[in-house]
Amino acid sequence: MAAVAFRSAPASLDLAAGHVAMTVPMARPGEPGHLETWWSQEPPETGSAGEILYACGDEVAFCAATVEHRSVYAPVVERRYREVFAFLESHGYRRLLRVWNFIETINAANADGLEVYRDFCKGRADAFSAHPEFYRSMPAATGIGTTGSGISFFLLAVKDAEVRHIENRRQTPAYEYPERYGPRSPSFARATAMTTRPGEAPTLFVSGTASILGHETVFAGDIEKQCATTADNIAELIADCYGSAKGLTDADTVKAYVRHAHHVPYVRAFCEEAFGPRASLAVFNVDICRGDLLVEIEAVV
Ligand code: 3EB
Repeated sequence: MAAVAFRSAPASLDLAAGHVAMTVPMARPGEPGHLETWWSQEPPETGSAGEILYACGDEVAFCAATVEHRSVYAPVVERRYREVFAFLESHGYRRLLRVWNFIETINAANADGLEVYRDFCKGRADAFSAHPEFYRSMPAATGIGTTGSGISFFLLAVKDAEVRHIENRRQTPAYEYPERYGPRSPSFARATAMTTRPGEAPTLFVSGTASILGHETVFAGDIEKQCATTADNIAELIADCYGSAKGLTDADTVKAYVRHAHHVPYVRAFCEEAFGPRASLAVFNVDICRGDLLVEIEAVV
């Protein structure tokens, strides 16, 4: 369905042979990139709808959009998200599965003095409000900085697969964060478990997860403790889904986002140790949606 290149290049979005080809600026010049591919069981139908591109299999859809640099993002983010939601609804993809959002200068102020992440959250939340089916069923997501300009996002949605969104007992649901974190709360669940056939084991998509307990950042300035708390938060979600049958070392893929380049070696070593040799690991040196967060980690288990 899709090939997403996280690398040192401007954002781009194109239709290629049988898939959507996307570049997300997530590396500095000279840094190695990371290629992610998403596959449907059958060759997907690809196309565009308004400003968005899609690749649709019988069961699962991939949709993507990019927005060039703006001084204020909420209106255009709302429009793009609404286009995606309208497309999914009209094609029978009833449930969102997983969303990734890549946001330029995520901690900077926009033209109105609002932090770009909060500006983005407002547009996304306004789109969710306009689509009650999706509003009632917010999926796992990542909202993270990039090394380029503009905003890119892509998502997976499904028709009939069973989808269960999971919150973390250790954390306030993000969509219930108090107003001091922005005019509209972030629209995502802590994890989403998908089961394709009844009786089959689920796949767990863990959201970007950080050193947050309740709604407060904990261990500001301490990379080691932020990593440990983040891993504990992820372990809690795995336990909710799998009980004691699976743990951190059962992750298939892990992506870590690290604010400071000098913390990259520590975070890489931490993830190798915590998640073990089974997981494929990608580490990105980008900003994170709260100024006091040093690291954020996501996984598929
Ligand atoms: C947090 O827990 C950290 O806005 O889509 C993590 C995952 C975070 C997703 C998003 C933000 C998002 O609030 C930030």
